[in-house]
Amino acid sequence: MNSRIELIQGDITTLEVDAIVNAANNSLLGGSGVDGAIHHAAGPQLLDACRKLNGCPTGDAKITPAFNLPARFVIHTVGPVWHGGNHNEPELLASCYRKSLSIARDHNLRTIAFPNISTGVYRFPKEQAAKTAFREVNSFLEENELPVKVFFVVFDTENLNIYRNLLYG
Ligand code: AR6
Repeated sequence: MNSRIELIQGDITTLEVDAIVNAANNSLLGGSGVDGAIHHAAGPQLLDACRKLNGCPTGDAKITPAFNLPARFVIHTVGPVWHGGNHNEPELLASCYRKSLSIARDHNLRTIAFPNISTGVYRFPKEQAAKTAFREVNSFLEENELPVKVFFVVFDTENLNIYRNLLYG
């Protein structure tokens, strides 16, 4: 197992890391799930900052300060909605991880925490999403010194078991 990868179960909004990643939508103006939790915990300044970004294409990512969160930054990425798998969903999800990590590196960030992008409201199959996340994070870490540490934050038990198997299984 890569010692720069760690698994955490819980609420991503509580983490004191350099950046947490938000599973947002194209508007970047908030929503339910982890997006709602992040906006709630960060406070209304986050929405003001997001308004200035003019949205975000699927598979891309943008950064803001984290305001009232214990993290320093929020990297907002937009995962694909699952439409059966033949609409470029796997590549778009991979791109979310790569773009988020590139932004973290370019801001000299040492620690970053990812939720399980697209596996909630957007219905991406969890096992496949986890394998994609792993592959992309591993290959990015091989080629880059920053970020030093990547946390996968699982919220539901199904994802916990999937990630446990991939990491330690
Ligand atoms: N901390 C960590 N993970 C969480 C948290 C939390 N506080 N809350 C939920 N999760 P979802 P998506 C997990 O639906 O599928 C929003 O409305 C959750 O268990 O938040 O990418 C956006 O605005 C799941 O594993 O994001 C978009 O419209 C994972 O986060 C849309 O949902 C992602 O679930 C994005 O859908």
